[in-house]
Amino acid sequence: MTMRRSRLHLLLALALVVNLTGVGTALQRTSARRPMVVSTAAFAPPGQLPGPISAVPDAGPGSGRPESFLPGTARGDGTTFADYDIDKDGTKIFKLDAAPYTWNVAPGVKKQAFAFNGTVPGPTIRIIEGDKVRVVVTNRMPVGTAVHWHGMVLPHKMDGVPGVTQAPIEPGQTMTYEFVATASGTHWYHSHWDGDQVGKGLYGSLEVVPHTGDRAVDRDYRLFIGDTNLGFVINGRTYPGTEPLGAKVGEKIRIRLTPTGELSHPFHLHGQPFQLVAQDGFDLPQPITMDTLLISTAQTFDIITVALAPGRWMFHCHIFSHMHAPGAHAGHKMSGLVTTLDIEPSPVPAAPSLNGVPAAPGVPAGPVMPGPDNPSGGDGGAPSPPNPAPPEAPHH
Ligand SMILES: [Cu+2]
Repeated sequence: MTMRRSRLHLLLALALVVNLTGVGTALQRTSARRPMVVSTAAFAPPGQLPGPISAVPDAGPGSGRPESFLPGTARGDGTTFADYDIDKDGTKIFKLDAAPYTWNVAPGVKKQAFAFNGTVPGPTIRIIEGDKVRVVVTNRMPVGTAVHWHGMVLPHKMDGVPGVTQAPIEPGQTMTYEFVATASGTHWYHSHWDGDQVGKGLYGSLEVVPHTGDRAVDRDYRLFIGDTNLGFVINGRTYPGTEPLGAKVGEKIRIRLTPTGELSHPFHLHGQPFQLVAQDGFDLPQPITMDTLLISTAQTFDIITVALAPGRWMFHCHIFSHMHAPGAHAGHKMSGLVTTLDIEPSPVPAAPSLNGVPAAPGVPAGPVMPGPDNPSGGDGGAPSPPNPAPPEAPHH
């Protein structure tokens, strides 16, 4: 963690002072919690889809929801962590069941989806560098499939490309993938059958935590961007159905962005700059501070921001046709690639002191401590102290 943050922190401190002198923003959004699963499609045509959103698993025929369904832990961003078993030799065993579903991209807006374990995105496979990993993939769809472990360094026959590295996983069949997690960072897994399967939701996060520990952050979110079969979706949802990202003032927030579709999207965060720290799982030699990041198909990006001031701050694709409802009379109504960073007030400081100069009055200084997403031990990692830069030379 060699982020050079001093100048950023100065900026943040100044911005925070300005914000704190204003009227505190009361968070009033009472967003409906995101139901895990809508209902099964069971190959039904769109005109015969089941009724209202339900969090209750549908065990009906063709549901693709066997007893092995593992809901995992909700992450507050619309994703869940995959559960797993551990074999006698320490191998972590994950199960992914691909099946058709009817999926609500927004309240009352249903789409035909393919999903791993009933969720779009599929469960997040989070492992430690050096782990032996086994993923048992079962195909409960009416067409063949295969799963590619995007960004992994692994044996050729485990690469998941039908017709090149393996025979297709036919409907009803199961295939077991095994590899050792050597490529650390943010990656993803997805169907390598065709774009239709990916577009309908057959993907998920594949995160290999460095054996030295993960970045110390208070929040760790992941956003999968789709722009084909399901429409413009973030984690399978279109605004206002997207899940707001919660945070408190002063917290350090990591967001992993993975565009899965066919377009590029300039993602813009309101209210505070962020730093791009990694791409495709590889740390940048120098973080880049920005407020808009262009992301494109199949890449992964890790950005980190510090929550500056209370309020609902937009985080969205800046291409208007990707973020606004269609129609001449839609006005400012938004739809598509939009979510929000909902920041609550907190006594935790937003910015540490800079070169021994404390932050502005009313902004107590101190390092950002690891939060619940990064407990100490395991993949925790120690909080990184401020990294003061040498004073700038005077200009002449
Ligand atoms: Cu876009």
